[in-house]
Amino acid sequence: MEDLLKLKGKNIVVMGVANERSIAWGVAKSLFDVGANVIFTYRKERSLVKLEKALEKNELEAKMIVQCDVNEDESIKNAFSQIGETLGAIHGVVHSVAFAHAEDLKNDFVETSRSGYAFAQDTSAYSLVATAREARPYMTEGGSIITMSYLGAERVLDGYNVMGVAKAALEASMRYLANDLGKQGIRVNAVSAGAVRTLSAKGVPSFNTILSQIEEKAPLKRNITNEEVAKMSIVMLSDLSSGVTGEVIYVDAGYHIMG
Ligand code: 1JT
Repeated sequence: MEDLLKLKGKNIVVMGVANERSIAWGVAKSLFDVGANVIFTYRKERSLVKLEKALEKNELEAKMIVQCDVNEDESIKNAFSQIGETLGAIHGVVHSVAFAHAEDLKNDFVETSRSGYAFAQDTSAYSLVATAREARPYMTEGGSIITMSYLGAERVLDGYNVMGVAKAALEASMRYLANDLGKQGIRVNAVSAGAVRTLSAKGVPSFNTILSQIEEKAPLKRNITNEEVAKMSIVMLSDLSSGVTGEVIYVDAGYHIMG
């Protein structure tokens, strides 16, 4: 299986670990399992501390850990040049970053402020574009970029609001990037994860209701796990998906097919 994946010894950058519940952490653990070199970026000092604790607890060693604020072009540029110059080549990137102001997920969407809208777009959608641009010069052997999306990108889900619009932009950006980077042998895809209890989900008062609705309605009659998102992410990062780019792959127990 490891031979089929071709991820052993490959340099994969993982962005967006806030703690052990993060989708990005699940993906990172699976990357370690298949023998990849894992490079982490973090924004806040608090996330770095949590990341280092998680690595120690799981007896894992990061290839590199680099500070990166996705709201700043210079920060992204510096992070990727540091990684690229140190390791030579980058083979994959996991973009698992999103943020919006709490009030924009509480009030009606129509109340979204100009600045709240711009902030969600900047952090959650444009960050993929800037990341792809800075990673590209070092992805000299081709590779795979994945990002995390959610069903709210294409359906109206009460409360998802400004994040839904940002995820729509993220998915469209992913397709345009797939077209640009394809000639360099770089694939770009999105994994649309079903609802997972992470730090991001914490501020969502209706999250329990969302989870029980999925149990009722999804073809598999259950919610999905972080490990299931991680497994599909490995597929999308690996040679197993060599013919797939510009695609949104659902890991949601089939929920999105239902009317
Ligand atoms: C963010 C947050 C991005 C929560 C997110 C997210 N992507 C998925 N979730 C969980 C979620 C949230 C809502 C929801 C369904 C799932 C919070 C911080 C900003 C980034 O409603 C249907 C609101």
